[in-house]
Amino acid sequence: MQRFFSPAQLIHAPARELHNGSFTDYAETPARAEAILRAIGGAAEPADRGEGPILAVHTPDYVAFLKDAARLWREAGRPGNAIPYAFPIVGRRPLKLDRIDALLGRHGFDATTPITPDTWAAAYASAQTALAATHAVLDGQQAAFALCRPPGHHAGADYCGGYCHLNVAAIAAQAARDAGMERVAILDIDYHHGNGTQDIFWTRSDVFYASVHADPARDYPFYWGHADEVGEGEGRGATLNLPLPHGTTRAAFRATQVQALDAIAAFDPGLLVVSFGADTWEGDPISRFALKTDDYPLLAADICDRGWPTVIVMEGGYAVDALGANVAGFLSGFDG
Ligand code: Q9C
Ligand code: ZN
Repeated sequence: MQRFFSPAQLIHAPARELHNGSFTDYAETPARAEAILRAIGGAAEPADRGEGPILAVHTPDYVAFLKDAARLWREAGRPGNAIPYAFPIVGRRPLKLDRIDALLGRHGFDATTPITPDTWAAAYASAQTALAATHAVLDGQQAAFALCRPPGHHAGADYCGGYCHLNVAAIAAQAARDAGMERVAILDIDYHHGNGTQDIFWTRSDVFYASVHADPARDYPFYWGHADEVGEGEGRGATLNLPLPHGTTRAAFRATQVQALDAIAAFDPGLLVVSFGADTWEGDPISRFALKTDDYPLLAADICDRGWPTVIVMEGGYAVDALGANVAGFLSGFDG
């Protein structure tokens, strides 16, 4: 399987994140990508397809914010990485404010996603990696892997959060649509619900979004991913949320993924994007499922067996020492 990664993705390295009331080391480290890269034996550099495919998903205001935030933070005399602390709660007016703290709250939904002077360049490279894998599949490969990092599925059209800045799965799906693919499905099997991806395609019937994730009544991102969220308008029925309890092991996860795959089969996509997170692993430091390393090839084979041309984009997974084996194992399920 072709694999893509750009070294520029490594330069985003925030120092600390606000986690359960304390500042802790940032979990979404460059070492994650390095561990995966070692385990899969390297990857090809993506071509540069420019900002067009990013702006097909994200708003110009938001892209400008990602480029400017670290500079504005520094100009305001602030130490460290840019982090929001005040948010325009639902119902507040859409004011055009330019103070950095107002911008951070406007374009971010949590305080766990710091922006550094290198964030834009790394996120841009991560998006190019997703696009390279997408075009490999559009050009005839049965499957391709984008070693994306920073990840993407918590980022919406105009907001960041959950370590995500550009929604790489959405950018991949939209690029496939724009290349003429009529129906594209996204299967999200990261531990966390992909709220950004859901929001981006919420009212659309051409991109089906199915997610298997920790019940948001108990886990981040809390406000999205409940089973009664099914999309709206033309998108009604094109969103499927399958929350699972803490402690979930292979049998329940696999059966739930089959439910998602059956729904995707009814939608009959020409291309599948898999948002793959290895934070479903039993030893993940911030998650509470209990999948084993041996489970990943099996879960991947269930996806592979459906026969859809498939773009796999990397999302979460924070147990760095196990990450390489878990990701390589997942990819091996497509080789069977
Ligand atoms: N106290 C991804 O896996 N932090 N993002 C939760 C819980 C945010 C995870 C803090 C977790 C985001 C791509
Ligand atoms: Zn996750």
